[in-house]
Amino acid sequence: DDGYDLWLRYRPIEARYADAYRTAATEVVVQGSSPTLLAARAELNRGLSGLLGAAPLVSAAPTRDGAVVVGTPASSPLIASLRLPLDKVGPEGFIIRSAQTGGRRVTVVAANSDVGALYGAFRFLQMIQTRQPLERVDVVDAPKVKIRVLNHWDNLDRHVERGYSGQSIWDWWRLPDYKDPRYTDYARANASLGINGTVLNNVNAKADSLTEPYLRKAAAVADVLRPYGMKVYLSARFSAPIEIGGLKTADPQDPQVRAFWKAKADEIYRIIPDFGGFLVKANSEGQPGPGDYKRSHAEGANMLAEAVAPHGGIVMWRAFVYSHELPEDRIKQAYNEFKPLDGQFRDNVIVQVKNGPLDFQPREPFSPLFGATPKTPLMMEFQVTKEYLGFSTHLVYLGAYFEEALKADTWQKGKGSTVAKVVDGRMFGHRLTGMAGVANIGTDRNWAGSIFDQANWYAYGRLAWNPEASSRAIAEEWARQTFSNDPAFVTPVVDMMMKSRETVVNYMTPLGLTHIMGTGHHYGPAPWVSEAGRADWTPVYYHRASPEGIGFDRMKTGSNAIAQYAPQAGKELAADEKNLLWFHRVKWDDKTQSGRTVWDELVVRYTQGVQEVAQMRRTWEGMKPYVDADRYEQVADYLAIQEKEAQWWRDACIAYFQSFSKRPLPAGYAPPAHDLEYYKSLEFPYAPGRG
Ligand code: BDP
Repeated sequence: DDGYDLWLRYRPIEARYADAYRTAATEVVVQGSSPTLLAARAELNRGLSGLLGAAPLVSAAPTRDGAVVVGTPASSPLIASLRLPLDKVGPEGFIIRSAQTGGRRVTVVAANSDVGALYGAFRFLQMIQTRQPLERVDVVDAPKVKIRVLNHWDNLDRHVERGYSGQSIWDWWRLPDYKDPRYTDYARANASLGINGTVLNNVNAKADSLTEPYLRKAAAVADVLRPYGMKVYLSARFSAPIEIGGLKTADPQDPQVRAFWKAKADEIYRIIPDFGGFLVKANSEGQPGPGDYKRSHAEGANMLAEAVAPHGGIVMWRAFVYSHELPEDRIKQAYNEFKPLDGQFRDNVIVQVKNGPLDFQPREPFSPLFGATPKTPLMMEFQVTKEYLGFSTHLVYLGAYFEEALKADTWQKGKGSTVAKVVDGRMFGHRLTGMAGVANIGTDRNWAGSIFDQANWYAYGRLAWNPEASSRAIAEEWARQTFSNDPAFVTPVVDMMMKSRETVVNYMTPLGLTHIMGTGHHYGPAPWVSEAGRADWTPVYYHRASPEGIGFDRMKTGSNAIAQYAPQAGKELAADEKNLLWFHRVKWDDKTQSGRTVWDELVVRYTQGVQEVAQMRRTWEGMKPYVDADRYEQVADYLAIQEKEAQWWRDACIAYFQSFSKRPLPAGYAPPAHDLEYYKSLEFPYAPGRG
């Protein structure tokens, strides 16, 4: 089994349960014939055939007990007659309910829209895949967030920036004439989670994506995704008016520039009538932007927003910015630039903010922008591809990471002002809401680079649907569908997934350390790097280790980044030892909560990280009876890589920090296998996924 089927495996269910499910799903009745409803019917067919061992009957109306009736009040007179409380589920939600009709027991999958019905069909199959009873079903569910998009950092030459699972699935060369069947499977997988959009090209964008030939290619992708409720978006290069418009400037106040974007938007909507809108990375890491013309981010965003507004499009404008000049503290910049712009954005602009103020590190406190812009909707940007968490060979379940960020309390409107409430719009009553996940998808047969990385795509999608969902429940859902429903498998594997995030923090960046990975490729440890083009790209800028101590003072005595948070949130963040070296500069002999010194505690945590990976390997060995050989072996081999690399991280970091602390390791802790020079000498010029 190569993992291609993801969590939509639909393998035959155990004989002891099969009869009950066969009685509950005898017949598929999809009333309506739109492409979306046909997709729902096809999925139910495929799913029930696989799960129950034989294709279900397909009928126009229920002819027996156990019929599964799918549709909307508009498409199905039967569903209309049931008068379900569909007003509760909005345009994309659904109701799955056991009902009686014409003297027959049926299960109804109803929604206000065809896409809602498709989502419901997927949920119905998920219920069988996770062995939930179908006798008395009453599920009422709807997404809490409007824009649920993947961001592909895919280049037109198919190289994926920070991609660790092969090339881009978008075969721009063969599009639009050849539509790889994989696009349909991609759409199915996303629809099964409720992901309703995708940005096809890298935020480090080329203007070529906006030329007619590439728009035609994007339109072909849009055609495949449309029945599954997914819209296509594009990253827009801010200087496109110069590069493909023949203009001398991209100044947002220039009438010709504005006319260019207006005409471009009109053209796009002629080619892709339901185009979602633009994603923009501006004035960040060398990308062009309004700042090049001394205009604000709001002026830049509003120009594009005006162009797409007549067509119902939106602009997702990224807050991941930092200026050319070296600031006193890089992490303060997004807030400093965007907070003053609150209230200046058009209402079809949403500002896209990374979870933390730096850059997707293994652990960061939440970005202080969340909750700080009452007049500007913010969308969450998570990174699903594991650029800073061991690429695709380390098993790290990001659900736990995402949940930590979403549950964080901003205190901006008193206790309980969580990031999730900012994201779902409740905090300030915003209607435009969103969440983006930087995709980990590529041409690997298993899509994500490893089987367990599929769980990260899954968790992202489920949390975009409901930012308050439990990451443990999501992990369990995923594990049951992907591997086995046997509790002897589910419990230990879910436990392992849930711990895996803290484990990677332990062996990479314990106690609030950050950004100490290899320069450029971001593979492996390199805390010693002090030259990298600019100071805030170097690890030494962040950890500041010296013979006296370690850590970045972001309190009042230092950069005062802490003041960007609401006072109570700042207090809590600064007191949390998980963020110790993020917010504080400490002496090597200062005491931590365990009673150990900072130095000893670092060694203990690094060592613990390695031990935990060893434990993960043992757990997985015990799972052999529940998993097919192919997937078992790949996970086992990757865990061996992870253990080796965790040891490398530990040893290299301890060797390096010891050159400042000058203290011995605590008793019983083995010294690094090699000296510091050895670790410094390791180079990986061809690590995958570079920018
Ligand atoms: C950084 C990545 C870089 C991306 C950038 C971004 O290293 O490749 O272009 O984020 O989010 O983490 O724009």
